[in-house]
Amino acid sequence: MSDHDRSARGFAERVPSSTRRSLLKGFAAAGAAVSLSSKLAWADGEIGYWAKDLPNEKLIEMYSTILRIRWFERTLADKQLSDRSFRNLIHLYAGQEAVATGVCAALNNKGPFSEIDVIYGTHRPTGHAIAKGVDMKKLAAEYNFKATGLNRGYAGEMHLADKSVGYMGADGIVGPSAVIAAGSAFAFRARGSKQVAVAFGGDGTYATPAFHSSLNNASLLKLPFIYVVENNLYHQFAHYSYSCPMKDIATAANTYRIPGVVVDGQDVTQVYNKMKEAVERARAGEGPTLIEAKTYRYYAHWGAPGAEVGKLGSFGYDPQAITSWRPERELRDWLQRDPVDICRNMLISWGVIDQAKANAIEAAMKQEVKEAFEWEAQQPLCKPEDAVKNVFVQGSVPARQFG
Ligand SMILES: Cc1ncc(C[n+]2csc(CCOP(=O)(O)OP(=O)(O)O)c2C)c(N)n1
Repeated sequence: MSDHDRSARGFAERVPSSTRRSLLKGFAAAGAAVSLSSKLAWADGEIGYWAKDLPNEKLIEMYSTILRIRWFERTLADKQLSDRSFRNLIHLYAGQEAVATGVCAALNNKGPFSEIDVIYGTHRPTGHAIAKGVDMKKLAAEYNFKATGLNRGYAGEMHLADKSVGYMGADGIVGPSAVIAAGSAFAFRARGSKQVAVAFGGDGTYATPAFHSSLNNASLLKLPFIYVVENNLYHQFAHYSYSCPMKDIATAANTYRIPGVVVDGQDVTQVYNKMKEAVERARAGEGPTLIEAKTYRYYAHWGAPGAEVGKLGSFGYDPQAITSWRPERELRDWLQRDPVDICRNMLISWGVIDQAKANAIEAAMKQEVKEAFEWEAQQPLCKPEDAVKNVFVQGSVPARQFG
């Protein structure tokens, strides 16, 4: 550990994080003494600040979540390629795991619905759902339209929801869920709760009215709302420069006079740090934040064309299919910055785990995923005649407040 790290860690251990944050803010504003300047740089710089303060168990949980998502999806991809009994359409999230994980790690995910934070997902739901705490067995069963699935087989992939953990749903329509998320934030504000609402959206949502109206209103009303743009460079097969005139989508925050933050979406500690700042701001009544995570999707927009069964790393590289919309070298470049590797290497360098422990965590996560799909395979399919159950209500329905 360097002197710089040692003194920073000592400071971190002696002073509670809330006090530390206001101290640092105060020093920054006052043009603080030179001896503190390295800590100020550290707070905003490349090395994790909030994440570095976390207990080992929490950091290990973050690494485990990234691996859960990776292996759950690896299994989904294999099933889609080779298992005719698996029925679903899939939009794979692989490559982006650190974004959902870092975001959700900074939220309250356990407790009564009136206290937990909520997230609104997208058509690419697996990472968001697992990171928020959705049970993988029920998720696997839902993806295969099983009667015992998360939503009894009604949702499939793009209409998943699990209120018990504050996962308010995937959405097959690009954009509008941000407005619903801002509505949740409005409800939290009206009730005086400390909850926060998060909207996830791809770079494709920049060009939708919902992106702008949710941020505009959240700014005007100082709502506890955080918009996380996962900029994976493409919407379907079009580069985001086709629909956004700015390199950094976060720049849009200037229009709405709120903080706009760009973060390395491949590094879970960076995502966590920025998210933590945004959550504190939202809970303190200071209003919304726009976070843009620069990231990359390994597979094609939909499904796993060109991938090979059982081969991790064959992310659909198929010269015929791929070069028409993204360069092969770009994919290979991003594979060098894989979120699994970055997280593992970071935890090893911080002394949180060693290589043997990393291997053991990976084996445990693969086992969890294996058991989830084994359970799913035993579950009954939902019946066609059930399709209209739980959809219509007979008789009158009393007005009531939800949640
Ligand atoms: C309103 C609407 N328009 C078009 C589509 C078709 N569509 C599905 S996904 C998608 C691209 C979304 O891109 P982005 O938001 O960047 O997310 P990504 O797929 O990259 O995760 C489009 C255009 C849709 N589902 N909804």
